[in-house]
Amino acid sequence: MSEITAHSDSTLKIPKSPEPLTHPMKDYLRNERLPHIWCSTCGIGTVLTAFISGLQKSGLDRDKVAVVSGIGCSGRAAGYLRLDSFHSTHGRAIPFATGVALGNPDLNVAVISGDGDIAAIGGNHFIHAARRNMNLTIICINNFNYAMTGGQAGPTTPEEANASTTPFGAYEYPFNLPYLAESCGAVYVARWTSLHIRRATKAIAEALVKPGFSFIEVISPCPTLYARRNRLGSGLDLMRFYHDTAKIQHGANTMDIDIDFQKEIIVGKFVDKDKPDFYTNRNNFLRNKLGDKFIPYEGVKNGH
Ligand SMILES: Cc1ncc(C[n+]2csc(CCOP(=O)(O)OP(=O)(O)O)c2C)c(N)n1
Ligand code: SF4
Repeated sequence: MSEITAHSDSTLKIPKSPEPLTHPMKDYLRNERLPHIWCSTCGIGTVLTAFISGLQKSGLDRDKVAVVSGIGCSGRAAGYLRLDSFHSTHGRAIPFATGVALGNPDLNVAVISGDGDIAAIGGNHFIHAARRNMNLTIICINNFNYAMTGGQAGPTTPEEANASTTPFGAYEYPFNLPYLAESCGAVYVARWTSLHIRRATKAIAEALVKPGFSFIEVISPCPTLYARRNRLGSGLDLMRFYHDTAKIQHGANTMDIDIDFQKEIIVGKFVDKDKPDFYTNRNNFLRNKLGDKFIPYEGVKNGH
């Protein structure tokens, strides 16, 4: 094998690969759409990596997977994936995904979107999809602000945090998203940060194959807006902060895991229970009522 030298005055020898180097995830990315729009040290790309790894780990046939995003920096995720992926409108990722899941129950449908998209403008869709136990995996990238539109305060901005609309600090009470998801009916609920990439990957793999409504919150750095306004440093500094302050507590009561500004973040798998998903529940109910007259809808098969 031949070698190349890193610097002419260096003794460091780097083995030259016999094959041209390629990105290990290139088959899952729409390379023609790159470079992506995300800022340096933003956490969204890390979550996308966790999603691709989680999908590979789940063993699912990628032709049986659809991914939907709304609008926002996080909402760009679906568009970079070489899967059946849809960049829908702001706050409408969950109803769009619900339609896809209802139309073809054979599909595993995931939503990757921001906290504003999922919990503010899309909040009503979120709670009702959880209530119905719709067969969806929701990955909410929580960067504590509406990043794409300039860093306004949103439904998860911690009290005291600065945002472009709260120059003296946020004063609204933020959502505790895992608690919201669980109390509305989610069967799988976890929270990780973009530092916990292997754990987030495992959670995504588990959630994708879990029937019913799964919710994973991933806390993620927005260095350009949230971190800059709050003088928190770069994305790397935030990763260090997650390292120092995140505490893993599997099975923690979701009521107790609010996030306060720059305080401890409780992460882990909080809920993993079994309950009939929307289709199973509906089919069982109607079969019971109608007996032989009930013909279950089997979704789009062979293009019909
Ligand atoms: C109906 C509608 N209202 C408002 C907007 C403007 N808008 C675009 S992205 C966005 C916020 C996105 O925030 P979030 O979902 O948290 O994602 P992030 O950019 O932080 O990743 C808003 C308000 C829009 N595109 N459509
Ligand atoms: S503005 Fe924030 S969330 Fe959006 S790409 Fe940049 S760092 Fe990421």
